Amino acid sequence: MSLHLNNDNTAQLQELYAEMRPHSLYPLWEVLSMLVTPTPRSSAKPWKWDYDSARDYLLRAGDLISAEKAERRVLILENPGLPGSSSITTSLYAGLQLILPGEVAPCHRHTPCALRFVLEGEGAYTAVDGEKVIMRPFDLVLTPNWQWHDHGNDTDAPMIWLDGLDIPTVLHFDASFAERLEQSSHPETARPGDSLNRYGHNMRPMRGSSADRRPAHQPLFHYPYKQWRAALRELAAAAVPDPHLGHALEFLNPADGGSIMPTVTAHVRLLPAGFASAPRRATDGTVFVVVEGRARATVADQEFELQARDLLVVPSWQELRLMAESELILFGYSDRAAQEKLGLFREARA
Ligand code: 1HN
Repeated sequence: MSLHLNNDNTAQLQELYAEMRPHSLYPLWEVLSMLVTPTPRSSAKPWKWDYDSARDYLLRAGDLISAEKAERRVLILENPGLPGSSSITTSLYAGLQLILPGEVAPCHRHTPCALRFVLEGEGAYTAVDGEKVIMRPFDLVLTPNWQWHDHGNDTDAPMIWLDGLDIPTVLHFDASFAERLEQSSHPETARPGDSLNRYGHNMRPMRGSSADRRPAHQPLFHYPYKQWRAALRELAAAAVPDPHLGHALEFLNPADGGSIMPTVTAHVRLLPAGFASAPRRATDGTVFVVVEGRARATVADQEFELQARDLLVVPSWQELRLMAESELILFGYSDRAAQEKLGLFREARA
């Protein structure tokens, strides 16, 4: 056998592959360098969605299909490098959801977890396990894994928000379950704002009292703009910005001090006017929303002009530089929480 090793046996190898194929056997040596790359090589591309044009398409969809009929009236932000995947990064989903005055998006639950980041409108609600959150621009609202949720708009203006879910991750593990509640709205289980009162002020119900929300490991699901914006403002007034991130604060789960949900990390940052961030790359492909300000983002060798409500995706290991033309406020979410649990997260700061 070894006699043949150094000969040109390409034809014999091809014959071997052809014979093995029906038995579902393949040679590793033909694919090894693609399987185990020295650094991440995402198929995802950096991309920007201009809010105003996405909004126009979403409103046109609003004329043609109801939230009830669609179940969720959402335009998927699909990464152009991942066609047909309904994914914005290899592990995350993003979409823009519209709910018109008087509409209800019916109650359901599923194993993918979701965040909402409000972009437009004020006063519509998401109910999580029957507790309503009244949503305002740039509020962060969570619907953790397997919690019932429905949305409704009792105001007289359209509401639009960004949905961020870990759907590709859940599909990767073949662990997707979902069900509909018979009623379109969950019966009310608590007064609006109840969980925020109990868990959203660096406090919690006294142990052993009857006031704990269930599930205990995921008690808070509303992070109001008013709170996080004030925190960033105070921080920026007093501290020196991190050269790579600017002033950056991560949202926490008060139950354990960890990420907001098991797979997803979310943060906000403030870059002072004129601030240029030093180049940084990280393994967590990240979805950004511009909350305020104007900036130029350079992702690897591509440049993007950003203004309020625009959305930008930065894939894994692509270098990001931000140049704030005016004071810039960003929201971002990624799969960093999942990667840290798996021992995979890395970053490189130039
Ligand atoms: C979902 O449940 C919502 O509850 C939005 O608003 C988008 C995309 C895929 C699967 C479930 C929602 C979704 C979703």
